[in-house]
Amino acid sequence: MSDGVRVMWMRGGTSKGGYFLADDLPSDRDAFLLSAMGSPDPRQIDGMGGGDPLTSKIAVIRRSNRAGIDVDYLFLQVFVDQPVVSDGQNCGNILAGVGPFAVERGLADAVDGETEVAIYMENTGQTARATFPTPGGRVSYSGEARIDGVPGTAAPVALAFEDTAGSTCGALLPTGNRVDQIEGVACTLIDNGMPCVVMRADALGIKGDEDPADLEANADLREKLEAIRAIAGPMMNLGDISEKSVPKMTLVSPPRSGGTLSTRTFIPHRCHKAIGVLGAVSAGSAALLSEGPAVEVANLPEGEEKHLRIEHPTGETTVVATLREGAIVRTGILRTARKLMDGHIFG
Ligand code: NQM
Repeated sequence: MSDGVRVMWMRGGTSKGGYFLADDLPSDRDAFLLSAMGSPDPRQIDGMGGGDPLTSKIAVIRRSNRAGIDVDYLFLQVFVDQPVVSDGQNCGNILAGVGPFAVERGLADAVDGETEVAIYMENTGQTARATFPTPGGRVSYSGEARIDGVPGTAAPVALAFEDTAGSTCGALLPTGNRVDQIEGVACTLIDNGMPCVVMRADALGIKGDEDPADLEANADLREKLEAIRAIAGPMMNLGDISEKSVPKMTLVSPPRSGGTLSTRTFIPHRCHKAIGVLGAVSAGSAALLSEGPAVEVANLPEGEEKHLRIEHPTGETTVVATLREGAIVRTGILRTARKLMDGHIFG
């Protein structure tokens, strides 16, 4: 691999990682990615990863053969401290960079003004549409959109999802229940794009607005969450989850800043500094059920198009959920992305 492999490094939403064309990756893909990212090592000092699951991410993109779809996107989580590369979850933050990358690499045509790229998400077999500014037919990364968890402003990338229910678990509520009791804690086991176990923060003995570092330092909490996760995984049709990054563990509490509800999410062992895109969609969806831990703490807006303001450690993420006869038919979220470097990486 002395010549290196072509890659673009991008920030997608509140995550960061390497974006590859599928055909550029070597046949020993996982060994190459572990080496390139510097895993396993808590600091990933010998690679490009940033010592955090949110900066140890990979997008693999190819031109799509599917009708009406521009590109296929496979997300890979390179574990920081285990020799594991997993396709067992999707990532809606890294997704924000996929449309711009597709245009930059000539996989999708840009028009003057704004371009929509249809993206098939291979991890979950579902489609997202990304719309972003392309003045003069070129991607523009600068603009006035602001997302919490990222300093400054950038060009908006609007993401729309229509079929995310049951993405990995087969059904929005894989157990058929709105509430399941696990280890004495009332849980909503839900998957609207990301498998999540939603619990009241106070049921786990915390307030729900603590700093992520303090929550990560709480060994009793982490132990209890992992015990619940081990039981929830098979109930959610995920099998043995000991080497999986799903389900995510979402602790909800009443909003503190005028939003819909407040969250702290373990993904699943580190506490997210913000919240995942599809994690936010799933947490918001739990609040739209007729009962459950999220419903109990949420302050829901009126109307069929609901702006669900999901508070998290560094601000809030707004999920726009469109309902028809009580069911969610569409969700949308605003992200930004930035091209950081384009070059070759050595595994
Ligand atoms: O939920 C973190 C992130 C994610 C995933 C995680 C994501 C999503 O913030 O769609 O974006 O939960 O592992 O990038």
